[in-house]
Amino acid sequence: MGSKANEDIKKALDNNDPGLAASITTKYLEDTNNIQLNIAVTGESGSGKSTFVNAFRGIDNRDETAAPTDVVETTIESYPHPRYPNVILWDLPGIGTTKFPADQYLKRFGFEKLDFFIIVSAYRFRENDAKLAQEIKKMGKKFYFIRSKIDNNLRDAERSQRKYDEGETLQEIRENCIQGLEDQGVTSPQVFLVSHFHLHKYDFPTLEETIEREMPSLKRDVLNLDLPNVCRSVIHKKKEVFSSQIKYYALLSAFVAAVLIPGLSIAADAGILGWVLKTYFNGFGLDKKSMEKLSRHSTKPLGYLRVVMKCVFSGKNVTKALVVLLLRCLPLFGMWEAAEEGLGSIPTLGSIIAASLSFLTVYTFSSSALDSLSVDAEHVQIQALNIQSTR
Ligand SMILES: Nc1nc2c(ncn2[C@@H]2O[C@H](COP(=O)(O)OP(=O)(O)OP(=O)(O)O)[C@@H](O)[C@H]2O)c(=O)[nH]1
Ligand SMILES: [Mg+2]
Repeated sequence: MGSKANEDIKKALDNNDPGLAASITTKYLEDTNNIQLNIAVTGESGSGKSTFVNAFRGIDNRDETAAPTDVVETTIESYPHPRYPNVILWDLPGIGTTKFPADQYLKRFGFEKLDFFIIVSAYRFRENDAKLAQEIKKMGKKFYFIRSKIDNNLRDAERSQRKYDEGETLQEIRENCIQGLEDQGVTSPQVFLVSHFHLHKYDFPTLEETIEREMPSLKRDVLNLDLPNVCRSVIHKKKEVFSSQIKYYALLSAFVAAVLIPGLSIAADAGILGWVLKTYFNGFGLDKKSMEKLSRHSTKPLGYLRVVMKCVFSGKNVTKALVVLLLRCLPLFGMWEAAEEGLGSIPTLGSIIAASLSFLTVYTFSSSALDSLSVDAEHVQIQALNIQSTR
């Protein structure tokens, strides 16, 4: 499904139609309500996985539809979320109860169909927790880390510490888990301290809120829309084609400079460059019409899309006068003007120098405009499709 979405969007961008790409993306994302999200609950045996599944579904361990607790489960069972029927919780057997090491353990349960993970750990951060985190990270998937049985930890601390402080004890447990996960290369791990017997306390309410808040983005991950890369690769391909044409524009301007009377080649080059710029604008969908269409389809105001455009030409009407103005900023311009004025009286040498300078000017100007417009195009598309750039 993900690759079909990526393909459709790529085709629209290839056809110079970022507006269509935006409406396809919106449609796919609207359909996320129908996407099934498979959440795997994993961790060591006895850590409280089945109890968590029950708590998350809002039922007691004693309920007859509850996931069985206090039994060593060796099979994987699934339970639909009562409010979100497309969210399925998979209660995995404890990692310690199977003969499989962590890497084979997840493969064994068909991790490809599992979209998101919840690691449940009790008492303290253990080696198996680290291995699970590592394996999930390797698959490119995300997880929350639940440190269960917090009530037991607090009770033990209260009994053994002379200056017991609940807040401090919770902070120490949290830091220990975060450190353990960061040591595995997990950046900004999401850790929740939970007691399944005091659900209103500690982090259980935050955990519920977080899952609800992040559900759309989790579903988006299931869609596997790789939009930043799709945009980047289409723009890169176009840029390569434009780049290969620059030398011809530069040669054209050199010929014009060689045969024209001095003073006229600046105007001729401005004409060539104006035309080059329009080609880039249209090619990258940065012209007025394309931008308006993109804004309509992505429901993002035009100003919101323009704000990421940094190229000096972006959002401007490209006229000859504007190009001449910008040509004047090029370091080559002074030389060029001097050559046009001073060498007009030495016909052959004058022509050669004027031609070389014209070639260089058009080449430099086109290359730098192509660089900055391709970056703008990427930013605008990413902004319109409302996607996170990984760059
Ligand atoms: N005190 C306390 N006990 C808990 C908590 N969560 C689970 N338990 C208890 O821990 C025991 C094991 O819980 P389960 O939910 O069966 O653990 P599990 O991870 O599913 O175990 P396996 O399926 O065998 O791997 C049960 O007696 C639960 O009542 C908690 O937050 N606090
Ligand atoms: Mg269980």
